[in-house]
Amino acid sequence: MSLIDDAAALLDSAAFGREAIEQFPPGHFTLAQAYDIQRASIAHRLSRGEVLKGIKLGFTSRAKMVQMGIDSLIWGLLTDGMVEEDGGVVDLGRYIHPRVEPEVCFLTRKAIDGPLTSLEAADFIEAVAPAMEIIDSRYRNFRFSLEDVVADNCSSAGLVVGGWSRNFDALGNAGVRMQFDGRDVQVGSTRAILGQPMRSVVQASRLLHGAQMSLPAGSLIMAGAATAAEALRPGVHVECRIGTGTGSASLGNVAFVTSGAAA
Ligand code: OOG
Ligand code: MG
Repeated sequence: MSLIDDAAALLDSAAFGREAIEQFPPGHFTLAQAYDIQRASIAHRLSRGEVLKGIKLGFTSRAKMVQMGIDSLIWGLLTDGMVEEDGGVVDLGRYIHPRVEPEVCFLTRKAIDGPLTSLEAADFIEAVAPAMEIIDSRYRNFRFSLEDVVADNCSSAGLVVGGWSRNFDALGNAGVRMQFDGRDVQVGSTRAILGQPMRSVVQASRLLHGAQMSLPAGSLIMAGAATAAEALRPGVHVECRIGTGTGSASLGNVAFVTSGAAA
């Protein structure tokens, strides 16, 4: 028990104190224990008054697997304390060495309390939005093993969600364009996310079921990044546009400006 609690306390204070820690020695804990550490570190956040908002998936695209050298799907928990405002200012002083990546976010319409098929998934979704995740590994040099990153709540740190729509038709193969100060830094397609981001909802339902957890209506599901992540620096206008056309073929855009400096 103290292995779990110690690792969770270490990771939580790294996040809270904005100071990277060493990776754990290989074999220090199993993957199952890593998820226990993740839950215990989230408990620290909840005890400070944060509230659960949903879940995120990681490594749902090949671009991310290749960038980080890990090829297993992982998942973590999102809290209200991680939510940054669409169109707002993101203070990089809250982070260690933040990166940003383009994603799609789902809002659930009813509780997910069992495994769903792809045919069922859309019925559980109220709306979809373009989103960006701000990841911030608590490990030095943003390097980690599969167990390390799971224990660290899959690098979850911030998320920015754009306007909701029910343009589910646009989801399967929409263009994804992330820009810094109007210049493309990552370009891809929503198809990179498990071939169709709605599959992230299916995967989320299975993972929740395996963990004997359910997700209430009104929760967020971050589907995972469509492209590799980009390091953030202060004073940049970051924008992500998803959709190749207009109207029902577009999910819209999401943006923020960075300020301050990473600690
Ligand atoms: C781990 C989190 C991966 C995604 O969208 O694939 C992830 C990391 O890259 O630090 O959030
Ligand atoms: Mg992500």
